[in-house]
Amino acid sequence: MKRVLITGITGQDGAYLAQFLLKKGYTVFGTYRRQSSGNFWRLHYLNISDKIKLISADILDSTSLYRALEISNPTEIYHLAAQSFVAASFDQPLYTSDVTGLGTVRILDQILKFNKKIKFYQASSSEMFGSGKSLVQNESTPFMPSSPYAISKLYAYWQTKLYREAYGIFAVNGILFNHESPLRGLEFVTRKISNQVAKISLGISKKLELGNLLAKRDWGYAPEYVEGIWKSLQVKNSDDYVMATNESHSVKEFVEEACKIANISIKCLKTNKKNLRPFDVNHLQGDYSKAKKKLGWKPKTKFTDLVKLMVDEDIHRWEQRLNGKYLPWDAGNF
Ligand code: NAP
Ligand code: F7E
Repeated sequence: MKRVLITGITGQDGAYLAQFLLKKGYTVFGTYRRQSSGNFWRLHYLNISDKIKLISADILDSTSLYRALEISNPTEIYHLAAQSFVAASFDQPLYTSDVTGLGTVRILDQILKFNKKIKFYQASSSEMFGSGKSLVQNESTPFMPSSPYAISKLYAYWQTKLYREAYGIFAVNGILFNHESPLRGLEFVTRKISNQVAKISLGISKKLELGNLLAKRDWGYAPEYVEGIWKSLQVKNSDDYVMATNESHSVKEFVEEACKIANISIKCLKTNKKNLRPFDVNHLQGDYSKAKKKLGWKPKTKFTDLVKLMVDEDIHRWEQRLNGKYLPWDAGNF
């Protein structure tokens, strides 16, 4: 049976990827970092927490990463752990560089020492294109990172390429555009909207406060992206792949669609300067034709379906909560 190690298994993608790989018959090991309160709600939500072998490890601690390799002895590593929130990277630029940038080298270096044959996946980001001029971005588009997060991811991207070329490691960069789901963290804009709109529709809250409404993103559905992530390690040669939907929508459009679905007025939408970033990326839209051609991967869920499934799930959760039910879920904890 194939053994796999996922860093960041407690995050959105880690949880969906673990579920996907378990269905494929893999033995799944996942790293989590020690916190004062555990963060396993996504694994509980997917009902897979007892099927995964958890290893305590921090991306800042190389010794713990080597130990994770010894325990799991994997054939594939999916490196998903990161400080992944762009806004926080402006407040914590050094920490973000350390975890999101240097962290990738820490793992690649342990792979060199432990077993060069392990296949490695790096979760790179469309944020690396940042404020570049191209309206649609693919694997050849020049990078123009516009946040400490994007710069850290770009550093990790180049290191991944270097380990591939210099040491012959099977190392893949997935250039992932935004992908969302009901398991998305509450601070990201799509989930912030779906959760708040759900609460407003049930009379628990009155307003939705956001920042830059004009920013446009290419939003896909996370469970489909983890399949692409897996596919990119199953081909003969390691390469880099954009995963996206090739459609771009503004934050305002997301709110309008969400309000329509929940049957509430758009007047709940307010702006607050505290949600603005020192620098923002205005437009991202990804051309995924290489992934389609080489991996047979393509996205299925359309923008309106994505908004609907997120809003519907958050309404359902709040309804259950109002009925006194316990469920594994982040918002209910507040
Ligand atoms: P996420 O929900 O924020 O999950 C991040 C994971 O990293 C969590 O499990 C988190 O653990 C872990 N982590 C953070 N700092 C760590 C540390 N110092 N040591 C060990 N683990 C640490 O992110 P995601 O949306 O699943 O994204 C997965 C990866 O894809 C990330 O690298 C992200 O940057 C990248 N990416 C995501 C998107 C997207 O749209 N989702 C697009 C492009 C790239 P805790 O649970 O303890 O916080
Ligand atoms: O912001 C605007 C905000 O935080 C999207 C991460 O997964 O995808 C994600 O990064 C846009 C930005 O995601 C609010 O200014 C307006 O223009 O949901 P977000 P992100 O920055 O695109 C990339 C591909 C990653 O790699 C990252 O890891 O929405 N926006 N008002 C807001 N954003 C937030 N969070 N909150 C607001 O109130």
